[in-house]
Amino acid sequence: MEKFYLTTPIYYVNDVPHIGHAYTTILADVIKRYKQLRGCRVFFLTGTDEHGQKIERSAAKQGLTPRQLSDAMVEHFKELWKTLHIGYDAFIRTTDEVHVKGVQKIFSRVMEQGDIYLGEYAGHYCISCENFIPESAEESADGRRVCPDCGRPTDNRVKEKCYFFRLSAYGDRLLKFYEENPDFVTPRSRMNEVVSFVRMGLRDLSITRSTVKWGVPVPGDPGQTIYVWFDALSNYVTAIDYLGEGGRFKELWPADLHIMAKDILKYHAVYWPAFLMAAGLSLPKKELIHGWWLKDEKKMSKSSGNVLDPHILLKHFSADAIRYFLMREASIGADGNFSHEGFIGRVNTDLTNDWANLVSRTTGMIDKYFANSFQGDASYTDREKEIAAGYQRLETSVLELFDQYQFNRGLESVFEYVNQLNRYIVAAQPWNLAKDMENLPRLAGVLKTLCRAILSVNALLSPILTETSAQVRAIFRCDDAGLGWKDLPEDFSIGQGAQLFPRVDSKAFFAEAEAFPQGVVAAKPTAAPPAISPQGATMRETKTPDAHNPPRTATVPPAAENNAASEGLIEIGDFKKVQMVVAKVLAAEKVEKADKLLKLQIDCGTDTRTLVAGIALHYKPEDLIGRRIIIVKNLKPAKLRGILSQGMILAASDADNRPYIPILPDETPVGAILK
Ligand code: ME8
Repeated sequence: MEKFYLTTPIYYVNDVPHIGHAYTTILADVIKRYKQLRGCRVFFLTGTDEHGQKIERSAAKQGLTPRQLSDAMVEHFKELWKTLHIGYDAFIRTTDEVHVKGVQKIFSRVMEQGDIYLGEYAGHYCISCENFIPESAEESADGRRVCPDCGRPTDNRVKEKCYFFRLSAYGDRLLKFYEENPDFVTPRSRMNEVVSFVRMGLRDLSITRSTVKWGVPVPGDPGQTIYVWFDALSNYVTAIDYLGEGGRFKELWPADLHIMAKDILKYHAVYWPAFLMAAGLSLPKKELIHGWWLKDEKKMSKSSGNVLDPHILLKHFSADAIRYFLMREASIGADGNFSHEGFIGRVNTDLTNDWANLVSRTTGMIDKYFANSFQGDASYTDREKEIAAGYQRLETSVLELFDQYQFNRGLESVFEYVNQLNRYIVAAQPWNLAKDMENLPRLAGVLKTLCRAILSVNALLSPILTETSAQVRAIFRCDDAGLGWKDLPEDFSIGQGAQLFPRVDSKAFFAEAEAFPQGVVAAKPTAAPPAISPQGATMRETKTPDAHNPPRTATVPPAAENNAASEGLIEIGDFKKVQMVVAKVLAAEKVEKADKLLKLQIDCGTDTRTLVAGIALHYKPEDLIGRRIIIVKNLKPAKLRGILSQGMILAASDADNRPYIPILPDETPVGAILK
């Protein structure tokens, strides 16, 4: 059995994952399942990139240690991957000991080999990209250096002693490698970019930092930490036991496919091969570079604050619907613009109208006319032969497209065939055939052909529609998940049909999407942070967050009055304005010189933030750490004792204003919305 080792980038933990991360990871998972369908033994690696200045700063801003931030974010990544049915085989964290030691081993090898030397770096540094910017880089209008990767100007001038990697010595070897392996980077346009970049000449690369503490210490010089990209790229080998150079490493390396977006091409197609050459390791076989998901024509990114939270989609749609949309709409080379209208349109048309409807019409008729069981004769015409032959042609062309990772084009063809099947039903008019007993064999021929065709198409869709394809197999009682025309025997029975992709109410979906502006979720705590208030209090909104004057209660009148008059009643839309979510307390401490106040560091699903609550007289910090609480997420931020509080904890309160914080089950997902 051929092995296939594939990887995603390891994602930064400065924030929660968004649709862009979900896309790359779903693409990898679809490739894994597709390769398995073709008979490969697949190993799929993903993980998180936790070191460096970006994470250090992000954690400090939120009052957390980098470790605390990483631990919280890793949970979000793993939870999302589980929900989206991502079947990774290993999850590497750059803080894992096996990784840290593995990175040190590679570093020492390259050093022994003579390609690392001590020097001094003077220039600029883009923290967002963790990228060194040479003095020769472009200047912005105000005279600052512009990061060639993200285009942002930087103020961050660096002058420090550090170790350099002799990248300049690798230009010719890299060019020779690209020439011998012209498909190393796909699509070809990206390969051309890499070749031009290297042809322009390579400078030696600073690969350690003396001013960054949160990183892997340089062996023998612990005052220096290893540059975060040298550290991160090494994950592809450390995760498979490069340290022990054991069986798994020997079996899996080199990787068959690294997947990523174009933003990190240079690191993977230039630096990584050079590091590997220097360490005496073989090079990955292929790198697949996809475009960006845009929102409002701008790259969706945490720093732009225009990211889409997959959880909002997941509230209304199944994981399969999201997987399908992303694979159907994105073509590998191009950027894709995400719109809710486009999403709901594609899902309702292809999955609900065309696919689910085909299955439910077919099963409905088998139930109605044959009580779910075929026995006896069936008669076939050339039309049925053509349906089978058409499938064979479809499979050949779809496999060719999937082999080139052109899932959008493959799916387009699959759905053309699905529509042919829907037209076949209309042309065959089974409801008219059923009127005459003499036509029963013909009716059976049509419906059995539909069963065979549906099951055959279902296998082609199975890498994408993981859950639904299993459901379809269960409905038709078919154990065969493999490819090929499903030549079911003449006598067979089927189980109960199910509604595969129920139509989603677009009004409810859009209402929710709009209730979470900022592109559904603003993942950056700095991006217009939702508001705050202290308190130990009633389930209410408070206007003036003042710990010493606990807020007045109840904007909602008692139930009896409520019934009597419409005054005080609110519309559902009013209620929806209040964003209440489940958060987890990461850290808690008393606020100095304020007996009643606790400062909480919380994870609310989309970000971590600080919240000040007037509950210190009744709750100890240690009682709250790790607990799930309910917060109002979109109150205006307010300063309390100099601390910016970004949200309000909800609690019931008695006549003496004693707070009672509701207890939620531990398994309640962080970020879950109360509605
Ligand atoms: O770069 N559209 O991590 P990262 C499509 N830690 N894909 C997107 C995207 C978008 N708008 N935004 C992000 C890092 N991605 C490093 C990687 S690997 C050794 C170290 C996806 O969290 C895409 O795969 O910034 C992109 O390359 C990756 O997330 C960047 O993730």
